[in-house]
Amino acid sequence: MDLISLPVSPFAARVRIAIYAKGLPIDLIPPPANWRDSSHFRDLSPTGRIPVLLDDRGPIWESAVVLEYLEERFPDAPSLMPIDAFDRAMARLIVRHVDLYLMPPMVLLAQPRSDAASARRAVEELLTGITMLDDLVKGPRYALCERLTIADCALAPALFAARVTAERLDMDLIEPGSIIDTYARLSREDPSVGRVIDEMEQGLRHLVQVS
Ligand SMILES: N[C@@H](CCC(=O)N[C@@H](CS)C(=O)NCC(=O)O)C(=O)O
Repeated sequence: MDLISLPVSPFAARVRIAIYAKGLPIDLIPPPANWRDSSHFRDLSPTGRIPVLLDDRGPIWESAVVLEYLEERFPDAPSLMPIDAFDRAMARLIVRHVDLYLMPPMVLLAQPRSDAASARRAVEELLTGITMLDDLVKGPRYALCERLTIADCALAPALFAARVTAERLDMDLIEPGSIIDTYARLSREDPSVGRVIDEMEQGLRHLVQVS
């Protein structure tokens, strides 16, 4: 089984955290050259996006779906779902929150051609999305309980991306000293989260060097 992944993609990063934490026999491979225009890549990823899990039975895309698939496909590996039903709902809620309220404004802000009004709206949306996390995240090191869950897989890379966005915009997006600020720092102490955030940092440095 392979995962088509790129180091800096927060969506691919969440799946890599799960792969490392579960110790799964999944190889990480880059997308083909010119993947954005590659019809071969489109056959594997109809949305043209990364990550894609290449399962023996066919490709699976959408990182949130892949996270849950790995949970069910490898039942003997350490689980990344809380045991309690309410906490399971909270874990899925945090993944959805990241996908609906954090990543879209960050994607817009990463586009060089976004106009000033759209960028202002995206910053407001992102600030609201981050502030709402105060009521969802227990912290300090893990989002929901005393161990890694799919919530951390999604949230820690997204908060890393938020820090990068904040540095680029030269503004605070995460209130210093807040629950989320503490979580963003301490979540890296988990070995799988720390490893993936390091990969994201290295990937970013590489992108800066080649650009
Ligand atoms: N909802 C998708 C989003 C995936 C996504 O947007 N990935 C980005 C990379 S971070 C991508 O492939 N963008 C297309 C591009 O850069 O052309 C998922 O969760 O897998």
